[in-house]
Amino acid sequence: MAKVLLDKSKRDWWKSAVFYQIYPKSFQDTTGSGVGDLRGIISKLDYLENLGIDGIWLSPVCASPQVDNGYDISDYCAIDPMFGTMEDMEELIAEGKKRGISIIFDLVLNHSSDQHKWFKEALKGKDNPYHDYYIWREGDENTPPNDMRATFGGSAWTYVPELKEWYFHQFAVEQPDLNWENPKMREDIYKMIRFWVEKGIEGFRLDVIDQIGKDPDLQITCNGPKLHDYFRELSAKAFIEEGIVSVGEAWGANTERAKLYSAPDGSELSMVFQFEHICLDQEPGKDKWDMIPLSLPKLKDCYRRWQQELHGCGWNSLFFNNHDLPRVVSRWGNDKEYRVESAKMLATMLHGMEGTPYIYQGEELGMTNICLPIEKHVDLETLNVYKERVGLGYDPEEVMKSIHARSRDNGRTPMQWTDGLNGGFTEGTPWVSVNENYKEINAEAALKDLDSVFYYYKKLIDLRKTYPVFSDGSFTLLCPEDEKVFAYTRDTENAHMLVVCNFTGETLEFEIPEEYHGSEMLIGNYSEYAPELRPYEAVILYYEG
Ligand code: TEU
Repeated sequence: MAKVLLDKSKRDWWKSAVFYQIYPKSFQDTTGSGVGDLRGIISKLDYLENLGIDGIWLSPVCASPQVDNGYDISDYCAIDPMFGTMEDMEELIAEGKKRGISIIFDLVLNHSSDQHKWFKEALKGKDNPYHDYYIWREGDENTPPNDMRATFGGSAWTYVPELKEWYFHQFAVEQPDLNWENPKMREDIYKMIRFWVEKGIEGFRLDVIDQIGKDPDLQITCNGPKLHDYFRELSAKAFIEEGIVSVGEAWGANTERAKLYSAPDGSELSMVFQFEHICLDQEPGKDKWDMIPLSLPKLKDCYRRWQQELHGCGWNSLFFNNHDLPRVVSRWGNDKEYRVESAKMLATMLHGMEGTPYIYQGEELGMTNICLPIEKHVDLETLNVYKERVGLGYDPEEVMKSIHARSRDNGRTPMQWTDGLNGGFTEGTPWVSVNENYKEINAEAALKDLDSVFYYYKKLIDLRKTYPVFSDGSFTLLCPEDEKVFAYTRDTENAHMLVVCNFTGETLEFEIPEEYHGSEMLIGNYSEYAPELRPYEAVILYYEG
């Protein structure tokens, strides 16, 4: 099956595209450093072309002290030597283009590293022109301007005694927030983006972009009053070419806001990553470490809302996984007895919908979560929550349970390429533990097995590019109250598709609607037809007329 190439001169080419996220540190090491690099990615472009993807969302590779694995940038226009050189980046862009693979750059615009020259200048004094690139409040050493908390723990304010001022940071102390109120700062950001467009970058993922319009005095982080103005300016001044794809990470998005962000006139962004579905199995109002079981009817209703409300007036992005999230097969599937079946089932459910799917590295192999003792964890958020909760008197065993289920390290273990040393990821000492199941779960084995999760994803990608109903069809949810089956239809005037997914390890009755009797099966995770739904079975039926 040869890859279907999209016509990227079309403005909305990304509507039938499938993207693939690479977390470079954990993808492929070519130097023995234990950390993945750009040459490692270049060496796997054929693998990605074979999978059929149209673009790579590349997590940050810019110069960074790596306090938050590259989401703390000290120079937006330089490649971190750990990953390689600018020439490697140029080669990656060029080699990607040859294979119809665009590079989507990760832009961290809410904050920089405290090692960025702007921040170093800002520290020199209140009169320094860069001082106002960040957010400062005067005050005495013992009284922060307010009680806002940082995502990674502690106060969102850090005091600088030399200046007698506090600076604002929504994440780590080493990640000072940029001041979007400052037009000069914004112009510098646009200049930097143009630098990358001129290098051949074809799209951008915008880190926590709905937090740039913050107002710390009013304790507003997401969805500040000027947010849409900033998006429109960013789009008009930096994303000038029509085909540039932009996807904003927006934890605070609801469907109403997402319709504005992804308005079809292209005045803001192409689409956003929203997280409503991701937050359903946590206690409302609490954080992700406070887990509750997933309610399938709630999940279905959430997808129904997003599918129906954005249809024709906005655009969804479709994802389960990224470098901040646990592996979906461990979260909502069954990563033991039915690992392969449930990985394929979940993929069917997601890829059958309207929107642009994003596959996170290793998802196409059905990679799973990892169970590590706390000493082997490396993620700062995980280490902080352990310290914080144990300090507050939580039972350490309970804390570890939620860490095993939710830690960001789950998604960051190295790609499993082979059954050899370190899963073929590195010949050195990997920066983070390799999941021991690499002996069974690895790309080499998947490529030899026509029934593998890999070939299933490949087929789903191919279907999206072959049948317009995948990108255009309207969405109808079937059996909304059913706690075990997720079923929906997609319809255009002359094409109809039914997606049925069994979310359990049980065999279930399911009545196929009459109009689908005798229709074509586009894909399914069991080889032969059966009248009932087998454990984690998924199927897509299709007819025209
Ligand atoms: O993440 C935003 C964010 O708030 C969460 O994903 C956070 O990392 C955490 O998992 C919430 O529990 C983005 C990046 O994707 C993440 O890797 C960065 O650490 C963060 O921004 C700061 O740049």
